[in-house]
Amino acid sequence: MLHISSIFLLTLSVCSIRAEVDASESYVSRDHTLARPYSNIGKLWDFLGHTMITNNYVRLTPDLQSKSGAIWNTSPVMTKNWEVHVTFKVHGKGTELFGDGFALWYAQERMIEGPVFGSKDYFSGLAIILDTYSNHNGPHNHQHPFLSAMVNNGTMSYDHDRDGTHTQLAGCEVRFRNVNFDTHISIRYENEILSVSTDLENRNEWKNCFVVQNVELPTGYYFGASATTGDLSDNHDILAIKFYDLDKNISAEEIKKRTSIVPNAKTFEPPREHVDDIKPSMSNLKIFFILLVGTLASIAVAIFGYSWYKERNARKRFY
Ligand SMILES: [Ca+2]
Repeated sequence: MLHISSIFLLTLSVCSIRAEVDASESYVSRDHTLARPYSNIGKLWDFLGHTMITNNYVRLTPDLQSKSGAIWNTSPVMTKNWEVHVTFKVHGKGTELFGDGFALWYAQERMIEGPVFGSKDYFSGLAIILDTYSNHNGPHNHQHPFLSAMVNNGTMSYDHDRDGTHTQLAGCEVRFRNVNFDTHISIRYENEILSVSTDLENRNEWKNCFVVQNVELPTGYYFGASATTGDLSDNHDILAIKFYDLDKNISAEEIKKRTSIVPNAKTFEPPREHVDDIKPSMSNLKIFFILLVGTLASIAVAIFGYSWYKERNARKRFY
């Protein structure tokens, strides 16, 4: 009996985890929040590309080839410490092949289309990437979909061919496609610690994906979300974005001073060696012809040798 009650207590305490910040609604900042029926789109949020807005979801891309879309907050984040919860849904007809995924942004520049999941490459800021398609041909360290973080000062390119593994801070495997409940991600940035958690199993509790220390992000950047499809596709839907202001006793002066920080992270994941995919040096057809020529040459040498030997022996008999 004691055992059951302790399990119950444990379950209660675990279940309360995801609601922890939600309980303190006073910390929610309306300026950076997106909620049904999305009446603040056009005021606090802009959209571009193929983004479609309904009363129930913001669809960044439909489940069709070669689409991309984005939404961007119009209000810069003047908060040092924050937590943002994004409710999303990725779904489509594909069972084996689907893509490409979506990205959540805290970036200096907004509303610029580009190759990184529908947004600008060489960005300045933070990208949280939910990559559903494995572009990498060789062996990966992980399965897809994969969630990763990249901090950029505007000088680095996101390498799609390697699924960004050379520039990622950290990452974890995730499964969120084609489920019949809402899926959530939490990005917490507090005291220069970046923590990302997910709730992808309808359990109302956060599961840690990674925690990275010594991440410097400025104030004054913008939140956004973007997605893209190529040969493969999916519906990439954003259902809600909720922003929590975690600042305590931080002066307006400090908030202003932090606008000049250049985004940086002290520790990156040790990059895998950047080698090109190994191309087969010889095609099978080539190998076949070489073997064929070799065999024919050997047969010819054998026939020639045999007839020479026969001829010499024949001559011997005459003399
Ligand atoms: Ca990819």
